[in-house]
Amino acid sequence: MQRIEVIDSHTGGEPTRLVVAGFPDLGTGSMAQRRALLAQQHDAWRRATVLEPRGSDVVVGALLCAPENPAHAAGVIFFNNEGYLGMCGHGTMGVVASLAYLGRLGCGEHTLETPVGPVRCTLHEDGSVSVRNVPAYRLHADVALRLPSGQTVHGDVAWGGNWFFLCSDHGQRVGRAHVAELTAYCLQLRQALREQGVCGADGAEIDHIELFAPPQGDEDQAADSRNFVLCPGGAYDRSPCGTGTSAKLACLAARGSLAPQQRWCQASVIGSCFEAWYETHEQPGWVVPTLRGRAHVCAQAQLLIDPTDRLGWGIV
Ligand code: PYC
Repeated sequence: MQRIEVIDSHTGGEPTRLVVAGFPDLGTGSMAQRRALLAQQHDAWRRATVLEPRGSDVVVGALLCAPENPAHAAGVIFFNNEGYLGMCGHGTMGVVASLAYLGRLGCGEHTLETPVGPVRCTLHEDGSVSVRNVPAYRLHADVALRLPSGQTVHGDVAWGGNWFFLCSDHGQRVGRAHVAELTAYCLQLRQALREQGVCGADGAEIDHIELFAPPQGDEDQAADSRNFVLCPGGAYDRSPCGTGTSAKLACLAARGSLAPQQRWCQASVIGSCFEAWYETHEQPGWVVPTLRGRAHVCAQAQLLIDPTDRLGWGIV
């Protein structure tokens, strides 16, 4: 029997499964090098952890690693049903809440190493976590995209730790009763980006789609906006998406619509919220976003992989 020790949490409804033991040793390189090694040589461990029958399309995995720099709290590699993520905002909040639950860190500031760079996190007295993300920027503004229906929509392409297409003139109803239609619509948008050659920097695929709508009544409380985010593996983000909210801040800053340190409250399609703001960055047009939200630990478990189980390494 193979055993994997995990702590499950959710951040505004979006799950994170932190792997604390049981994965193969990935050595002492950077998180980007260790992620490459995991993907190339040990991908079965990702599949066993997040795919059915133990996981589901919505679960984001986070492998806890010893940091390269001993002054940092930990290293982390994020993955999902499709593959590997650069950074994950809700996941970082989940990792901090899980490490606090294990007694491995306390209130105050901590640095986590990720494949796209170090992120500074603060665990606050009220249990919320703020994450000072990697720098974000808008690459293209108002890109026109034709859909098979004949509709033309416009959106910005921005980096927030992952690549996003951010669109507001979609005409969709952004509510939890419409997640099936929203998912189908975003899949069409993503396909149109591919077919029309719209990419991130260096030809990177834009694998996250973000639709925006005005906040909705009582449910969104003090929010400035509501979003729907399609993740690479086809699941939607139950949280407002930390990297997506970072990309949004970069676009707002580029338009002159949000000043440094000004608060932006982003609600998700299910009404959970992140508070966000940014600082300027030495690179003109780039911003350093911070996101604040709350994660709750909801399970501590040992995953078992029975060698006689035909589906033990995940349903692919
Ligand atoms: O919070 O950055 C995020 C995220 C990425 C994918 C799912 N959540």
